[in-house]
Amino acid sequence: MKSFFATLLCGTALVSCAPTMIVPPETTSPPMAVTMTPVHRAANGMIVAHAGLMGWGAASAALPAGAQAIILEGDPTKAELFTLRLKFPNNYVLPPHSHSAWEHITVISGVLHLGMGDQFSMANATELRAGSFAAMPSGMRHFVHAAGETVVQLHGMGPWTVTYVNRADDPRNR
Ligand SMILES: [Cu+2]
Repeated sequence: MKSFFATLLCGTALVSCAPTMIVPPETTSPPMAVTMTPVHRAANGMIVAHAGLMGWGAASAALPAGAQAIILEGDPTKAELFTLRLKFPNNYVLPPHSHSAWEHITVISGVLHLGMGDQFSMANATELRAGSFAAMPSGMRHFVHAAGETVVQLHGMGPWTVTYVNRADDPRNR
């Protein structure tokens, strides 16, 4: 006769319950396919993007030349949630600017210097290493500098625009 405790523990890793164990039938279905596309969007809306397989493209014309981008989710120009990544080359500078909506920035790799205000100044910038995060309200003026190739992830609610403090800094005006 089973003891009270053996009955309680039956089915846990602590007690073997061989007579009642359910052995799953051998599966004949193939293993789950690995998605090899850069960003896979399923019909039900699910998105899967594998690190190392994302295809980089040219960043928005609103950013100084040299940045690359990939949009993971949504459309930043529309009123919807978006997630994108930007890759900056070493010493890339994004002059003082602000956005039309909150900016949420996560550093994926590299080092990003982020400063607040109308004037670019490394002395007034904080160093954000991989894994760091910052968020800034719409209209807040800020600037960034990349030390080494740096990848950041931005997410937020669109429509999302960039407005430079100095018009001359806007590559769209050139
Ligand atoms: Cu910004």
